[in-house]
Amino acid sequence: MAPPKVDYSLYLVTDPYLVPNGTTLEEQVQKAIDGGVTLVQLREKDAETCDFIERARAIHEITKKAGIPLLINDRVDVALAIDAEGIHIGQEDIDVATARKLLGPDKLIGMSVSYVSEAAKAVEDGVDYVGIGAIYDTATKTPKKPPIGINGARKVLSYLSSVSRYVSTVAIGSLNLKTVRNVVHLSAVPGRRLDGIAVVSAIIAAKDPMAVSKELLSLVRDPPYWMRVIPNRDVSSVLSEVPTVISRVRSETPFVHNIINRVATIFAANVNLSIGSSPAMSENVAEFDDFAAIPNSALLINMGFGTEDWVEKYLAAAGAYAKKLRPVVLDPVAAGASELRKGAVKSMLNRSHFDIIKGNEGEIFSVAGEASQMRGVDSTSSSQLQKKANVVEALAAKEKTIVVLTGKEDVISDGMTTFVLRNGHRYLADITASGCVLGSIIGAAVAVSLEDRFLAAVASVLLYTIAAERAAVAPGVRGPGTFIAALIDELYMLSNATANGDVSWLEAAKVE
Ligand code: 3NM
Ligand code: MG
Repeated sequence: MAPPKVDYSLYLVTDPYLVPNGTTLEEQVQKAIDGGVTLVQLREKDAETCDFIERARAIHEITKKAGIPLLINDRVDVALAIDAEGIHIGQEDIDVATARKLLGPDKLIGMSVSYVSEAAKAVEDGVDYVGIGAIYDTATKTPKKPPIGINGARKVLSYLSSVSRYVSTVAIGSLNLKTVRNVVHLSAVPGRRLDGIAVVSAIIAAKDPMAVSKELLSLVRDPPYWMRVIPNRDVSSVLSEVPTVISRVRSETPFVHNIINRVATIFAANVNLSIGSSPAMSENVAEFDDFAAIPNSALLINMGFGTEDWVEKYLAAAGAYAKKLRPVVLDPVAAGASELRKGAVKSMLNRSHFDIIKGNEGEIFSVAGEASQMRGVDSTSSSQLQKKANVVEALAAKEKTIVVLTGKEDVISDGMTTFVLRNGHRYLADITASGCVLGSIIGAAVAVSLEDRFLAAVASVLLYTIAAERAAVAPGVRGPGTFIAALIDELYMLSNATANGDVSWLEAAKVE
């Protein structure tokens, strides 16, 4: 069924206490509407009834002139008194049936929900829209329930996509210039996305509500680059583009900011240098913005060390790069190994977007919330490979990312196309940080191939695993130690050969 005509894109909810000094709520609402707000809810938690009605009349004059609906929070009597376009009610307010009886069939009724069970009840009761939240902790309202995160919104949207009546949705709870893009676009499920966002403080407390509203509206409406997935890909056309990516790394010298564990640092920096990229290792929040502003920058977050402040630090770094629309690679090292790590990864995915997520089977399965059968099961069996491909593809689609699962076979997916790559050498399993440094290569590749992140991942894995095959049989290589040096040499030579037009090494690629 087609969505109803109300435009929920940018839903302003008022709060009289957040209006800056020197202005009025009415003025703020007017400026917000001038900036593109599509719907207003008057929310007065402490006003006397006569003051509430008076204010509602004043605000209604403004919204009527703009041709947008005004909803009243909680109070059916106030809504009736001024003939507002509808009401918004919480879980503990008047029941929907009574409200509907009082308001009649044409008024809008919206309800706050946090879970699928509450959404199901609201749908059954006949609401027009649900406000899904709180997505994040907010200072504007004392929360009665823990924040539900992007994943919480996704669960409600999945449920609603299965319901025959179209019930509109907005998300609420700390939606602002920093959070809106991820909440709106990451929460989308097949066939269903948020119709809009509901905002209190980001607009009502703003010095320039018009500018903020304008920007919020474009964040809601314009999908970021990472929402685009290239359809109908085949192995040979992707392979034919691999040399371009590798050459561009050499010619454009992308800046790769590695936040990486101490075991991997020197190896990662050398690997970045060997393929022509420029590594930096920094964990100082004070320089994240400067680094993110470097053209051709990329960030690798390798969660190797579970220090106390890690998640906040990683999110600050990811936020700095996202603001500049620069790519972020996540390596969820040992993601399932402890409760600390499981919680950290969950929290990262609920609050940020990652362009590529790379890990081994245990790590990727843990990120995807799947039980891994890594131990005791032949991971090369075809059913196991199919299972891996399914998990990788579903995770990529859900998180709007490229997933790289490394192992004897590497599995790469953008959520639509999935490749299995079979190059590599067992020495990679005999040295430390071999997985970590692949993250650094992926960072360099995606920095020059933002428009095709799947290709960047395929190029990185092929370069690395074919270099490993060659290094293992290079003159003088007697075991893992000499292999490390030879691997850096081979990366250097293959990268240079590619830049000089010699791509014969790619004939060794085993991709399907
Ligand atoms: N309702 P801000 S959260 C009014 O979870 C309201 O139902 C919520 O304010 C809910 O945009 C909230 O300033 C306050 O974070 C949102
Ligand atoms: Mg209420």
